[in-house]
Amino acid sequence: MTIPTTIRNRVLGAAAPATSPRRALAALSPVAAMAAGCTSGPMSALDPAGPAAAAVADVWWAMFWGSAVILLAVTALALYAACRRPEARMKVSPRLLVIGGGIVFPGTVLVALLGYGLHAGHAQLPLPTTEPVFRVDVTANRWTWDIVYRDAEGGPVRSENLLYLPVDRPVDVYLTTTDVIHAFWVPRLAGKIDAIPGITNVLRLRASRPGTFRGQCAEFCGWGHPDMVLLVEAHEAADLMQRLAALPPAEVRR
Ligand SMILES: [Cu+2]
Repeated sequence: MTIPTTIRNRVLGAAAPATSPRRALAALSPVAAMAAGCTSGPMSALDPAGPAAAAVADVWWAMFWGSAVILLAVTALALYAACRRPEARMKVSPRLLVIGGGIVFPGTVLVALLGYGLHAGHAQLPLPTTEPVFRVDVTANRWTWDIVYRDAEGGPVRSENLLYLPVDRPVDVYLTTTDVIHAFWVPRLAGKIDAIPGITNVLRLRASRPGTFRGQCAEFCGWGHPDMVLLVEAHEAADLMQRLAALPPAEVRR
């Protein structure tokens, strides 16, 4: 049977013009742009600005490269099985396939991931430390973030939807909510933690350098959820004191 030339060209590319390096690069540019978009930007978890976020990014990259290697290996085995003549294929016992490929291999991968994930989770915990910890009380309510700095010089002060932090110092975020469940998430500084009514959760984060970072409520909480944005500014100590001094006083309720 003769395959029509147009279909043959489309499938096999037999009569396609030779691809120049420039064309190949042009074809790859959307992929490169997508990759660049994922690893930078105000909310990229792959562009960490502190150790807690770096631990999360490490887990992501380990999963990415690990799954890429597994995908390549499985694809190579599938091609081997499809392309070799049946009588020339390597003989593997079904028992070895089930135990090795169905239990030992996925079990090893999952245990390694669990260990790596626990290590990353550990980096977000408010563990005892000899460093002075900066405390902020964050209360989520539809659809704002109410922030109290109880340790500010001259007494507690408050801000709304704007969180000031010191650079290179541990910060404990004491998080709760007055209405429904929300989630506090500043991807470049730490992982995500839920704000639950009646409960105070604590997240440890640290900004390694001055800058402005964007956070977002990450738990659907009603029609105003997409606008429940939080800006985080990390400042050197002297700058931070100036900013806090300009804030209105607050009542400490918890
Ligand atoms: Cu929300």
